[in-house]
Amino acid sequence: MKLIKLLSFGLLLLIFQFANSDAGDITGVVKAKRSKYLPKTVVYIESAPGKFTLPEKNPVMDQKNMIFSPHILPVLVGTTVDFLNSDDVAHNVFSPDESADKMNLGTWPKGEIRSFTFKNSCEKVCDPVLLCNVHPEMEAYVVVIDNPYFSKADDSGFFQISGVPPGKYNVKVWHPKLKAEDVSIVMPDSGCVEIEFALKK
Ligand SMILES: [Cu+2]
Repeated sequence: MKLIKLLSFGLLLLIFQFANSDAGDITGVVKAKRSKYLPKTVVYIESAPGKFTLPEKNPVMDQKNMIFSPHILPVLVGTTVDFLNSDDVAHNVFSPDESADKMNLGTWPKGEIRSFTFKNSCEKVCDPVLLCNVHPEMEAYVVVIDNPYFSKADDSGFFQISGVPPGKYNVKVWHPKLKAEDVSIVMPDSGCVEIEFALKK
């Protein structure tokens, strides 16, 4: 009986701690002159302490109807991306010489997947473009970030980064064409910090 009481007390403590786990959200909006630019924006924290777990399932980048989908894929450094070909024609995936993760996965037919692990984050070199050497007009971006606190903006420019531990951070924006000034924030023990970015040339 005593043991059960002790155990349930322990469980209660655990639940209590979990409910009070210090973390908050960064939410906000990205603005640009043309709304077509908005969903190409990745908002991320420049650096955050801690060891991070990789996603259980590899994110997939498909090649379908002669385009990479998604066009822009933000990932945590160390993530393996599965590159699928869903077209009747053969596609290739390679990154240019100046990329942080230089690679060429070769050319493969419909239904096949080739995988690549991105080991270098955007921190030093950020030229995350990927291309298909069979179709020069095809391009995509894998934006490699060294922490899991990132979010892609939606069609309206809204973004949400969840579970951010308390602390001082520099929040950045990556965009294939435009730039925005960094925003410094202080994340409290819980709650939400709202910020805004203005994309410019
Ligand atoms: Cu192609």
